[in-house]
Amino acid sequence: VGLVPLLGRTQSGTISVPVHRKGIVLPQKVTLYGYKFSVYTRIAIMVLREKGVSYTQVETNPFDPKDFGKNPHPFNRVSMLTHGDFAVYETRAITHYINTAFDGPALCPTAPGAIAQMEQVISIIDNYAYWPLVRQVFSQRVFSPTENELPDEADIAAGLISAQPALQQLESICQQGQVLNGAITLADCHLLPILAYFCAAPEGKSALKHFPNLSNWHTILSTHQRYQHAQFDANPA
Ligand SMILES: N[C@@H](CCC(=O)N[C@@H](CS)C(=O)NCC(=O)O)C(=O)O
Repeated sequence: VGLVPLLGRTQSGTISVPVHRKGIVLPQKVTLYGYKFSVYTRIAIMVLREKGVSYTQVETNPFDPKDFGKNPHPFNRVSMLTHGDFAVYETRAITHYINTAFDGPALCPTAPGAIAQMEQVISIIDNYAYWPLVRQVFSQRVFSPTENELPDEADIAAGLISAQPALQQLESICQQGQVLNGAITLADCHLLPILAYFCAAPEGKSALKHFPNLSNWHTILSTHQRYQHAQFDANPA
């Protein structure tokens, strides 16, 4: 007998992973510890939404000393996900966990080249794109003024230069078409919030135009109603 008939369903219809305790199948609560402005939190949310998983979000600001005691992340970053008594941090681990633990559309391709390129996109973002695109260009141009701080123009200029190799490599992967091709994978979920923040800065938006395939991918997803939650919002709920 398969497990499917035994699975618990939450009110929203999301199927929860079953836990067998003395023969009883229990749905397990999903909690995302995140920060409303964090791109990494938005990545996890995009995957939760794609899979149709019901979750509760606990707000914790890793930049605010007042929140330090509240953040369960051992390195005081966001995000962390708990599912029942299982906890996982590091966004790529969280997104793979959600994709594997829950029903819903498969967000990992099956062809070897596509799997490799999905992982490559995620690594490029984490290691070479997040800092220049988000922490230098976006944070300085868009976020600092919301905190009544002057943007550091030198940091923005440096970020735009450092962003180039990462954008070039993402463009090349996009052009090859094995991922970022309309079939949503974990690569799309990792990339969309990052480019959304980068493009919230006028310089970022202009810089992206030099990468036609990536730019086209971004235009299609960022203008789609389904993905508006990934866009930067200066006044999130
Ligand atoms: N490697 C971590 C990176 C997460 C990360 O850097 N998150 C940012 C917010 S977008 C953060 O918590 N920053 C706090 C800090 O830099 O002190 C992951 O993949 O989850």
